[in-house]
Amino acid sequence: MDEQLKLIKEEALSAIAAAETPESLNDIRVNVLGKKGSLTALLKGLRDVAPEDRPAAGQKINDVRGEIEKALADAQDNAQKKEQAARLAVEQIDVTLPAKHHTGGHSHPCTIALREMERIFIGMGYEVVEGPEIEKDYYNFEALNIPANHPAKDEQDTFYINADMLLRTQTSSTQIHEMEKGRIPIRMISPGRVYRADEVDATHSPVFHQVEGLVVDKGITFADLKGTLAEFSRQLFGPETKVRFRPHHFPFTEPSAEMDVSCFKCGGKGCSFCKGEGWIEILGCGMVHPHVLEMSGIDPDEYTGFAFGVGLERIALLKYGIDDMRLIYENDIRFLEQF
Ligand code: 2NM
Repeated sequence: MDEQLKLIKEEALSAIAAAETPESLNDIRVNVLGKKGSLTALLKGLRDVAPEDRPAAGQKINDVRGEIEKALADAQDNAQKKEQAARLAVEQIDVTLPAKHHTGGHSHPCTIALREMERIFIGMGYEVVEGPEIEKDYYNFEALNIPANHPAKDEQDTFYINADMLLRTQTSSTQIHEMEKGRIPIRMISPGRVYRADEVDATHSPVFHQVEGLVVDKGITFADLKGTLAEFSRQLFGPETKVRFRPHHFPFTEPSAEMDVSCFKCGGKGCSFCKGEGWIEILGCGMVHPHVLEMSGIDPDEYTGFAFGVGLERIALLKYGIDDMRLIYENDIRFLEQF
């Protein structure tokens, strides 16, 4: 038995010394000290030893067990320390490195201008209504009193999808849909993307944004149009802002006008911003043509209305003193950061 015990001890201690991981140490523990382990088997063999020799033999086995347990515990400790040291070496962080910057985003200048216009008109009781960008020829042209031979209908100016469908050239089509619903009074603005076959330059883009407004009710007059747009201009450009209306022509309004605001840089005296004019052109407007009302199912003898259309980019350029519309679409972060 002494021979066997010596062998088990030597084998166990050399296996422990060679073990590199906590898992292999645990395997040794099971193989030697476990229920079916070699040392446990030796302990069970004690019943074949003469009773008077058993205590001494048992003591020897337990001493070896103690030695092996201590060696296992030390090795386990070592293996854990090694593993931790290896992980610390790999997972080192340099706390002196500069932090990554998280720059907060913000709204695009066009979005800021649109929100501002929406706020003003919602404050006057208007609804904001969006409509489809792909339209029937009827809603984009015919219902707006734009005749078949009108230059705007030329393929040079309008993106046609087929003979009957096109990309809307103004958001007025949304207002035709609203008039057809027949719920009067109407007080609405319709912001959105519009398309025209233009070359890109400082003031043109084939895709741009419009905000059109429409009011239809009994007894609406040109005075309502002037009062509303004057109030809108004061809220958008400052309380001192004056407005003037110049006669114009649109197929869908009669009479029609273009509206200027007094230059908000010089107050109307004339400066480089308004090119010495004192006035800045802002929008087109007019009383909705009786034929337009009629085509949408509204009786022009009972109801009248006014409408207007503003270019969103133009408002953003003016408000922020930007001199080239291309800057608005390029989305260069050095430009956008300034708003
Ligand atoms: C403008 C100028 C003048 C306009 C007309 C209509 C509708 F649907 F009522 F006929 N909506 N928008 C209008 C009128 C648009 O843009 C320069």
